[in-house]
Amino acid sequence: MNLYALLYERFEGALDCPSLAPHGAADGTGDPAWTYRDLDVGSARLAGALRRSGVEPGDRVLVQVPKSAEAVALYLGVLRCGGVYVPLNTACTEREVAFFVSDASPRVVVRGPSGVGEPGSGDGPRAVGIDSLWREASSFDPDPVIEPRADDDLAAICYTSGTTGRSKGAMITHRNLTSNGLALHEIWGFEPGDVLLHALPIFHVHGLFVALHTAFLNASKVLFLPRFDAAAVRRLLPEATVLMGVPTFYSRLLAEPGFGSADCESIRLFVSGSAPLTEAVFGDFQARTGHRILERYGMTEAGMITSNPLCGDRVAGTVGFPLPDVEVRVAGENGVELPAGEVGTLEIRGPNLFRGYWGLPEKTAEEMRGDGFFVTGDLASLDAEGRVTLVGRGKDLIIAGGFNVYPKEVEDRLDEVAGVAESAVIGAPHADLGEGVVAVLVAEEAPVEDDTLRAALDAGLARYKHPRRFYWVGELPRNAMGKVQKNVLRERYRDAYDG
Ligand code: MLC
Ligand code: AMP
Repeated sequence: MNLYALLYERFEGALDCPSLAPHGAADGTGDPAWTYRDLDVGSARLAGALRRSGVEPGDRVLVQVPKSAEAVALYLGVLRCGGVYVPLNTACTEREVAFFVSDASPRVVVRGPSGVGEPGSGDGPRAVGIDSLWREASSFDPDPVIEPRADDDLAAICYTSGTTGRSKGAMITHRNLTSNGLALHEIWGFEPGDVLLHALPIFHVHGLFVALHTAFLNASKVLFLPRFDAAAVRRLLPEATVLMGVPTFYSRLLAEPGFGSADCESIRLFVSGSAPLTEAVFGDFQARTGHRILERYGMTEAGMITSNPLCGDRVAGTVGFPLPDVEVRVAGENGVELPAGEVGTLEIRGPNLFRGYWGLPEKTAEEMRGDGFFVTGDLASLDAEGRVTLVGRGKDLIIAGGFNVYPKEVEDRLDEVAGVAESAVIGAPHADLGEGVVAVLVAEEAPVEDDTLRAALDAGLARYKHPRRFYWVGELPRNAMGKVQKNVLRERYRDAYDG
């Protein structure tokens, strides 16, 4: 079934009720809410515009646009015409976008409010801004057709950077999204009257799939902020019942003077994920508000995997139990399953698991076991009841404020800078973002100025990936095999941000 058809079935009885209610980030005041009918009609008009642009089922539509209700309608419009939605972080640079365009070979590229670049010529993609696409779509009748889709047909390709420094497109099917959305809607106890406060970006699985699908399956009103702003979120909390965020949302709310239980009276559920929630933030939040944040764990390749229970013990420092129909096991290097209590790599299988990396069958095969389990690269242990605790990452990955930064990608850019002989990029504890990016560099002759490094990085690397601390050393510590000992560097520079 086309995911859109399922969503429509679930909100059809609420077409005149509010869907997305846009709010300003700075003051939290809102524009008139869209109804579910507006969302349905808007997405039908955009589906028509995409079809007229030549989009056929299976064609990719690459999207890098600011957060807005129209952008959500565009996502739904792509689903309706059977296209494959390819969302990009708005912080991506031209160089990064050029790679995604060449890799995904989209039929249409929607960028920025008013479009970037010239309309494609010949066989190239059509390039258009979301404002002009919206205007163009609005001058035609809505196209009501919802393209039938098979379970394994692609709904989206979400890029995730890789440990090799090359981004990989995770192919996500209609079944993946449908099964995950329904499971979360069920286990998080969505009920009539729930209102979701949405302050996440909509180019990653958390804000796009987890938050929006659960809300739409529930025909809920969504208070839609363009970005996270602690004061605006606080102002809107009394109108909401559910908030989903990365741990930084919760630590920033706690930093608001006087924030406490009076702010949270209408809320029934605070969800955290995408990065580890510290026991300190979990504990402070409970002490100040009486709420135990529900932590869950997921990844681009599998949507949501485990969750702490809605009813029952939410244990700080653990990510709870596998979702219905999701299997997890902890395995050693060789893929042999380990007993409860032992730490190994978490492997998973289920209807949430992606179809593989776009155009990279070998890479996909490397991360799959013969019996269909996917190797997550996260280190974990299971307790006797099956509760999962994440204890670290086997993959070289930094998570800053919920955004993933792959060191190899940053090192590759640093190594291109004139005067840099080699570099090692690590994460260091960061009070606000969880981890901050640190670069340790070896000069060819003399250290390069920080400003020169920043300017060079600006050309090719989204700014959230930039190291904000640079250290120059005579040589990098290496083991007998010649591999850089990042654990030694992590220890040496652990106070880089919070010293
Ligand atoms: C912004 N900046 C960051 C950053 N966000 N730097 C490192 N890490 C981040 N996460 C930088 C900008 O480049 C800019 O620097 C400066 O900080 C201010 O930018 P801003 O836009 O004003 O930042 P702010 O509003 O403070 O954003 C912080 C944040 C945001 C935490 C609110 O990053 C955010 O919404 N994160 C959520 C990420 C998310 O949705 N993850 C889900 C992934 S899905 P300069 O120098 O340019 O001025 C996934 C699977 C799963 O992981 O399980 O969910
Ligand atoms: P992404 O590739 O952006 O989808 O990020 C997925 C990664 O985020 C996972 O492999 C984990 O390492 C991490 N992650 C997600 N949720 C949590 C969580 N609750 N606690 C710790 N790490 C998490």
